[in-house]
Amino acid sequence: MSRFIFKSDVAPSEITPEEVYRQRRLFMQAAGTLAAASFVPELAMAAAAPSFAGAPSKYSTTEAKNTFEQITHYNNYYEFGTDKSDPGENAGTLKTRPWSVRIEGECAKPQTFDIDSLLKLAPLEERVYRLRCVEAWSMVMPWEGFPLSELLKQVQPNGNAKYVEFTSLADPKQMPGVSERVLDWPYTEGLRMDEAMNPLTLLTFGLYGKPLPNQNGAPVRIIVPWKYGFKSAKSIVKIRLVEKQPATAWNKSIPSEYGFYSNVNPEVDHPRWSQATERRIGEFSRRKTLMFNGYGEYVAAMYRNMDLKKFY
Ligand SMILES: Nc1nc2c(c(=O)[nH]1)N[C@H]1C(S)=C(S)[C@@H](COP(=O)(O)O)O[C@H]1N2
Ligand SMILES: [Mo]
Repeated sequence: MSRFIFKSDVAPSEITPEEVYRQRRLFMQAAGTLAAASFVPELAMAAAAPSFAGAPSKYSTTEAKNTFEQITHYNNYYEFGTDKSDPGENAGTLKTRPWSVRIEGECAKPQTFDIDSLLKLAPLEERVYRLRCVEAWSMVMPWEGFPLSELLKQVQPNGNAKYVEFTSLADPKQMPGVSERVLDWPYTEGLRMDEAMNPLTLLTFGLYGKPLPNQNGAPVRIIVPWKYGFKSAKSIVKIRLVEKQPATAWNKSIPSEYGFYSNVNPEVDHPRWSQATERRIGEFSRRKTLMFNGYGEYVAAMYRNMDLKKFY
């Protein structure tokens, strides 16, 4: 069964990037008649952006989603610049094919996956997740992916595999920000093995039923929805199973502010600001931040005996 089904239950105004809109308008002008205008845009859209939509998942929130426009124009992706608008403007230079992901380290079957075969490893699900940035804003986004555990099982982790390290692409030719010393490139992140195997941890290929936009981490990223956004590394090229807790880009850069765990926690303030509340992008008043970003029922047990003030 093909996973590349066409999806029509999302309003085109929500999912259609500007470029496709422009094409549609040109088509309609060219077609000229009212009758043509009513069906040609669908064809134009289908050709430009085949759908990727996965089956809805029980882990999805029913909260209102942020728009495609918001999700693709307010980003953190320092490889393309540090302003929120930079990735949307600069990430067009990222080449996402060919692309491969190397999985190695403490496992029986290290492998290199071509992105298109990786995508077919397990059925895609749609996960509408809250993402809470450490900068105290949040969004609700509909991702397409499958649990990272599906991939890790393939390589057969051995008894020494205690942590997982993720490495993002760092190519100065494609990524203008990598020439700036804002972080120690490449961007790396990490999870404890049980966190990586948690069903919420999503290996993510799509957004709003289409391939990930470059600025959101194309062609593959992780999403870890109970942790601050920086744990969700973009444009991954390597995954390593390791015995020791791996160094991570933000922890190396400012260890007193960014810990390894970085679970969303309204009771542990960032040294420079409170984490008790957040602003949902598109809203004016602030809302209370939830422990584990509201995912406690799935993740709290992993931290039962840990002091989360110490292991921030
Ligand atoms: N490689 C890489 N991954 C990254 C970042 C980055 O700068 N580089 N920023 C992180 C931060 S701070 C956040 S909040 C999320 C933002 O994801 P989004 O732009 O898709 O909302 O990506 C995370 N992943
Ligand atoms: Mo973030």
